[in-house]
Amino acid sequence: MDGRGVRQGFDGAALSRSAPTWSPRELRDEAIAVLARNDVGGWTKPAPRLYPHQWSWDTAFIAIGLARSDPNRALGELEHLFSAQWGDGRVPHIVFDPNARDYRPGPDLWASAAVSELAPRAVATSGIIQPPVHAIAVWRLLEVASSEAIRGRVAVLYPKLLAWHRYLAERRDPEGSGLITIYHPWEGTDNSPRWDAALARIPVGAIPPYARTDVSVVSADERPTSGEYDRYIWLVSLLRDAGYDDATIQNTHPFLIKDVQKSAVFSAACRSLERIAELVGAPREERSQIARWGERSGRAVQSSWDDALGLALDTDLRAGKPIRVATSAGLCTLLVPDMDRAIADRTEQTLFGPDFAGASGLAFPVVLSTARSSPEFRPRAYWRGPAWPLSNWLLWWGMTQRGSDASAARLRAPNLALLSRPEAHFAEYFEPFTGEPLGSLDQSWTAAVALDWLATQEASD
Ligand code: 2M8
Repeated sequence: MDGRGVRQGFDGAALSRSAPTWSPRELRDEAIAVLARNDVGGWTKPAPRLYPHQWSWDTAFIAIGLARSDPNRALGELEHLFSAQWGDGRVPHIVFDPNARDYRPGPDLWASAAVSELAPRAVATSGIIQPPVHAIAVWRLLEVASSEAIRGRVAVLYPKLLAWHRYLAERRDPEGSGLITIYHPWEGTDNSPRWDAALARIPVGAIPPYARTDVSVVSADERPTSGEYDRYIWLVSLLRDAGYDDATIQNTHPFLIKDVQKSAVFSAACRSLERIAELVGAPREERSQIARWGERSGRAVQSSWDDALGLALDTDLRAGKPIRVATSAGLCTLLVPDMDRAIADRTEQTLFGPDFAGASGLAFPVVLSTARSSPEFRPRAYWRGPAWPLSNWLLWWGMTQRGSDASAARLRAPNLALLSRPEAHFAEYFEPFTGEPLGSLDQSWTAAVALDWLATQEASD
């Protein structure tokens, strides 16, 4: 154990003693250093020990951060990820590093190439997906660090991004509803209470014994329970038995959820992809197709709005009803281009209200992953309460896109304050009442979003 990425102890009282904080310059240097240490050679692992492979949406955030310090490497991250794209356009949630052998469960669990002809042969991957932040990352890179060389490489990446979006629009939404269907909690926000009822209904069949690396790296009370993990493994075994074939899965799988957050990200990513398509001179019909996908998803997210909760809701396809659980995913209306103004304004009220960034007793007024008043709220447990910087970044970014600059700045400031304490160590997530770093330390996407926030703050000063 090298100690990197693992907590050595936390002095909560330090918060009340006006502990020293890093200057923006120091925070930037430290964030760049985290990304350099997690660099595996052409791509960056999400965390030093907990996550030694390449993860899909982590890569997009890492690219957003690196755009500020090393644009060539930023694009290289995405190029590496997309080199493992499947034949049907899907971008796998994990691309396994053959040199990182001690991560469990590993590539054998997925057996992707053995069960699907669409899986890449040269590299082992998982068979599921994560939110499509990639086009957003590419457009951000072009916005902040465009050059002829970068634009040339983006033109090569563009058809792959298009195939990815086509996969999402057609295979993950065969009904054409605008809402993307997910098959596994790992496709969204892991142990979020959004999935509890759907998971509880699923009887777990025989699963072979499996090992977990995560609970040997991070305290078990900050990670999914073994009951949750058994279900994750069971669902993977069902997906694997279905050969990761979307049509088969949609007929047989017990866990089918229309994920409103992923759909909102998709809608936003389509706007970015439209701009990329224009830049690379893609045909008009292609650009209109991308726009139609984005608008359809935007409308569907808007229709998922629940006025009583002030949030958008997922739909459980097997139960045939919306999932009335209040989490930060429901704030995703802020990401959707051209969202109804009243709904977006109302979402901002929810975001800054007593269930999220305005909860009483918070160390820093940042967005909680699960609503404070939700019966499922647990402040140390992974996606069930702690504050996640990347989720805060997405919401902040959404507010900047809708021109809500004062609200965006109001969310960025406490996030930067949280991360500027040296004891924060760019953690994966934070206990919201003490600011204690939880999960992995030196998490790449935390460092990455800090870089982007710092750069935008500097530009606005
Ligand atoms: C977490 O997911 C992995 C499984 O994919 C895990 O729990 O072990 C999630 O936070 C996921 O969203 C993230 O992409 C991944 C790597 O940071 O870790």
